[in-house]
Amino acid sequence: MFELSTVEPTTVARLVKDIDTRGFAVLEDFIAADQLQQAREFITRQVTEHGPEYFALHGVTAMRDSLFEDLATSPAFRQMLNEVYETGLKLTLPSDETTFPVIRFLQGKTGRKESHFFHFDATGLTALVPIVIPTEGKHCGDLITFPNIRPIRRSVMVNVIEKAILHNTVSQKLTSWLVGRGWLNPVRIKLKPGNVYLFWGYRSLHANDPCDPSMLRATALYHYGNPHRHSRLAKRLLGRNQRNLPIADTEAQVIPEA
Ligand SMILES: O=C(O)CCC(=O)C(=O)O
Ligand SMILES: [Fe+2]
Repeated sequence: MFELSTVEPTTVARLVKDIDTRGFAVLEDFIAADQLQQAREFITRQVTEHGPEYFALHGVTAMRDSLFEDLATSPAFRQMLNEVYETGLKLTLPSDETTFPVIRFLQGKTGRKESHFFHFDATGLTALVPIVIPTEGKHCGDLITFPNIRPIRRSVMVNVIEKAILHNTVSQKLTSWLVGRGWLNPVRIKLKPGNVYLFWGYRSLHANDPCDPSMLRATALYHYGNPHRHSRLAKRLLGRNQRNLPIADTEAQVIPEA
């Protein structure tokens, strides 16, 4: 079982400040070595089952008896996310708000296609838990982010329009090309397994850098708190809009809004 003590208010304040100023916060060595080892064994079993191309697991039932389930159901982890969300975004959430976990397995040729997919998450706060990260080669699957480039929109319509503009193929290719040429200057986060990274997923345009197709990059994402959860309009419009996105991103973003 995942053991985590309640976070101190000073830790919450530090995390919020780091996300606001640097674009992300790090909980160093949050996952103990033996838990990381077990999580990697789970990842290896999944790869054996699913094969060598890109796939993703969605929701806690796909992650039974693993660190990923333990994290998703840990009251202390949820409390930490809740306090960071409510303090940093100055919004409240229902007391039973849960996280929606996704594990992405980036590998093979299709792994490349799922990279540089710049997007805003539907949820306010995102916790990224890297488990297997390549260490060799020019591209090691860093997280690339343009942090905090928009506020939480009051208007669902503005949110929908921004997503429609930025999530289409032309914008995707353009952003990826500009990043590749070094003409845009995003924040690059070198991911270290064992650490947990927090950022405002809704406010930051972000994607992962690709890695060598022969290597595996496995990351777990905990999406937390949808600012537009009451909006039927968001559900309808974003539901439709997001079905046009690649499967992994579609589900990662649609389900928290359901
Ligand atoms: O795998 C990653 O590093 C990021 C994925 C992501 O942003 C998402 O699934 O929402
Ligand atoms: Fe995301």
